Amino acid sequence: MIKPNTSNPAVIGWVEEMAGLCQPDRVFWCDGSEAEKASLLEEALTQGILLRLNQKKLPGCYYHRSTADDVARSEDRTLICTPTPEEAGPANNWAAPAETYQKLKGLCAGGMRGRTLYVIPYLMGPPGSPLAKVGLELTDSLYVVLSMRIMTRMGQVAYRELGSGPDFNRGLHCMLKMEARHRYIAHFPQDNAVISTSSNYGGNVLLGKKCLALRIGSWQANKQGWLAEHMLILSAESPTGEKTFVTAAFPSSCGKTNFAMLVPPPHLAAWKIRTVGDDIAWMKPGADGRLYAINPEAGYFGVAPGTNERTNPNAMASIARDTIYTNVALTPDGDVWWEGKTDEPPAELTDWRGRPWTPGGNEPAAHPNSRFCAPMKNNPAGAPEADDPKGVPISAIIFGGRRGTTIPLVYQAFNWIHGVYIGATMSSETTAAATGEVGKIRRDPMGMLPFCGYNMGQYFQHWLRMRKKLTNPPRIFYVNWFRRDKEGKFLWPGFGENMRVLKWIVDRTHGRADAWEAPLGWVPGPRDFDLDGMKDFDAARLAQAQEIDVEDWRREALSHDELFFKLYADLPKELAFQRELLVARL
Ligand code: SAT
Ligand code: MN
Repeated sequence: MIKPNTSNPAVIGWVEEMAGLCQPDRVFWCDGSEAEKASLLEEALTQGILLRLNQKKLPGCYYHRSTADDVARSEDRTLICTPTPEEAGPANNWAAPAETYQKLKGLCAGGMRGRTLYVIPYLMGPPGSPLAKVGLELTDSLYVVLSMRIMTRMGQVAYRELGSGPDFNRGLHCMLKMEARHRYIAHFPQDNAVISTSSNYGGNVLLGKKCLALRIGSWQANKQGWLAEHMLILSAESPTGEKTFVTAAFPSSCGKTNFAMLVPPPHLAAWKIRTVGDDIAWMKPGADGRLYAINPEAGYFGVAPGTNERTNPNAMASIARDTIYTNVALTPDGDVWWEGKTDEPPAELTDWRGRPWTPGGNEPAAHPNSRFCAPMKNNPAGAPEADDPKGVPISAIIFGGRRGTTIPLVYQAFNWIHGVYIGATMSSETTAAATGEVGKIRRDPMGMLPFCGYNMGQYFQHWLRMRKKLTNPPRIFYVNWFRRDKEGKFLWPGFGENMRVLKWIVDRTHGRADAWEAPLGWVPGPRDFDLDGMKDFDAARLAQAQEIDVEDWRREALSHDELFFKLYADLPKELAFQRELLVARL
């Protein structure tokens, strides 16, 4: 064991205990330095874990290919191990803590023989933030080490924030033989601990992200009076220089990264959108009664397919250097490609599985959930506030999902309780970000279905309770970029044009835009919504995108009931009451 680079006794004790269990040949204490990065990269190249990409085109960029069955989050293998099943609730896979520890420690025993155990100290959030948290991840994956360097503030900064105490997340990741039957992502919120086995996929193994920042984070937030949410955070600067901060919760692979990096269309070019975060928000009431948010992460783990100069130029700039790509396709000259990067695919590629690929076949060249992992500081539209320990005051919270029918482009909740209801009944078609069927409608409350670390009914209760701590709460909205017309064409052009929706939302929070009362909430009237300079989109098209079909909504309200039935034991009665009101208004 190389000498530890911290004197924290709790850290040293725990690493010794885990090294005793996993029996690696070597323990490597990461310090986060540039020299360390260079030597670990060399090691990853030598071992074939990473490939070096064309350094002229993509300086500092590397490529990783995963095993074919390990390409997305495994929700059915994700466990919440609270003392009682009621604490985990009916929307989680519960497992008993003692038995699960025993089983997983059994799997990990001797599991790192012949390998190196890397000790990764990391900080989630800006140094000095009251919301920031320290984690320690022990892993035998160099891919994880190099990705955690990008996604978190990794290295000595974490030990400095931790000081001499024991308050850090204990994350153990063992690759083992990567067999699906031994794949577990087990959370022990009461111990602030996670064990992940037999996977090397981001959401399963970058333990600061979904595991600590959302599942364990939400459990702690419930106890401590704050919110850990699956939300982007953006800053919208108006032509007069006024900055409004907005969060938005969409399920995985529904455009959070694109919305967080939005480039306004020419007509609204005087607005500046900047990214505070693209995936996770930790939010706490401030002394002034507003809700303050930080982005706990330091990088973007985004979906590659569909990303291009038109859909997201800021993402393209972010991933032009110092990025790790996973499961995209390769060009003969060491560049990367994915579906939607260019209109025409290159004539020949190596696909994400390493096989020769030419256009015209049925299989995509890049995996639909192929990813980039890029440092936040690469983003030309990065908000300086992302490093502010105080966080940013949130004026609007947007919920939304991917729905081809029924759900209008935008509406505003009547009040906080109604807003919690529209968040709680959020729904979306499933995507490739999780294993399982794609395109099936499922209820995904607040985009947190796979990430809430405790009972969903109590989570709703917690949301309702937060209102009492906020004298100036964010206004709540719902959006759906994905509605289609009868011919199956998207009604709304999306991407940069989403600025028009955002502008209405921002103006509403400042009391500047009008709205009409509709059964679902407040909606923009034709004069409140800026359509100037839009091609192929007019007031009639807007009316179609905003249509509320009463028959469709009767069915929708019935399926809200299905969710509520499942959560019945802990469902706040306020939400059942909101459903009654909705049905009455319809
Ligand atoms: O879970 S990941 O972080 O890999 C991406 C997502 O599903 O949101
Ligand atoms: Mn996500």
